[in-house]
Amino acid sequence: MKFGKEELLKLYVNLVRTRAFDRAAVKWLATGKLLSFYHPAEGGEAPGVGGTTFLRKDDVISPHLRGHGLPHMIGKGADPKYYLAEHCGRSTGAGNGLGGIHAALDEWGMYGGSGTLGSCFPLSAGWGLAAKKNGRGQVVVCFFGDGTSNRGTWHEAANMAAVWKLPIVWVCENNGVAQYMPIKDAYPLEDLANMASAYGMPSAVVDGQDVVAVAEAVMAAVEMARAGEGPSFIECKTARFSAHGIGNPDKVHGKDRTPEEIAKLRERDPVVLFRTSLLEKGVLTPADVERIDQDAVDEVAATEKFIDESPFPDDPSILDKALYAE
Ligand SMILES: Cc1ncc(C[n+]2csc(CCOP(=O)(O)OP(=O)(O)O)c2C)c(N)n1
Repeated sequence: MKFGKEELLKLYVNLVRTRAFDRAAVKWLATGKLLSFYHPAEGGEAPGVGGTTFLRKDDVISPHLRGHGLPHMIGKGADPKYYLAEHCGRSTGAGNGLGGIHAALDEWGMYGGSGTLGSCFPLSAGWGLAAKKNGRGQVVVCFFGDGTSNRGTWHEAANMAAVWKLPIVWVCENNGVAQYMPIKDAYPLEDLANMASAYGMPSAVVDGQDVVAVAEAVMAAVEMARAGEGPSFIECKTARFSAHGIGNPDKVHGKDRTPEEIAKLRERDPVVLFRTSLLEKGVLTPADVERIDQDAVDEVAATEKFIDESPFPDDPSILDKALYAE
């Protein structure tokens, strides 16, 4: 897939919106509006945005935990307000305020997940099998972190997907560290993409801070999957600028990450890199940059208002509907 001006702008707008919503989520957690916890996406937004912006609405996505799916749902085109209202426990949320961070947006091919990392692999294999059987050309894109790739479920699902030629693209968001463990202590080779060859899957390693590189690689794999050629693996080398989760220490192997380390990571901020490149190419003007930033600020403000005006669920009978099928 070749990207013209319209596609590049779409990617940029989605990246900026993701950054704005992710920062809002961090703020809302601090003020108690957002419930439970939050794992910021800042620094690692490009795999989720690049890997979803050009998918079909009926394609299935299994978002990575970072940003709790915001980069992925924004890329796919879903309005994040229903998901965020859910995360804030409001009855207008995607799960009537009962699902919290595990909100599903079924209209957008997001069928929910689990707090158990690695459950995304067999679920994606199942969605892939359903897609293959229904013959509508749907593709499943499963996003996961480097730490998550250590689950045994990955190997079971990868093998099944390869043997049955399921239409799945595995997208690893490799930010180099799981909660506190560097990936180099958990996998013997430089690239996790090496795991794909064990199952005969094509793979690519891309700069995960370059949203265009991610989109090109994922869409090439999506086209192959749609054509019946089976699964592929894309590894995006990315970063996280914050601690693992809000309130967690920013440690790797018991040692604090230093301000210098973080500053080095921030030199490759995916939003800044893409903005600079688009300004240089004349795809964006400084006035466009300002307008797109302001639009994102306005959208976040409108979402916050929607959440603030939404009641908490107060009728216990909704639990019956949530638990039992009629
Ligand atoms: C099976 C399981 N083990 C541990 C956890 C706790 N946990 C949540 S996120 C996380 C780190 C995941 O690392 P990675 O997949 O690399 O994603 P990243 O946080 O780096 O984006 C851990 C250990 C969990 N939710 N599920």
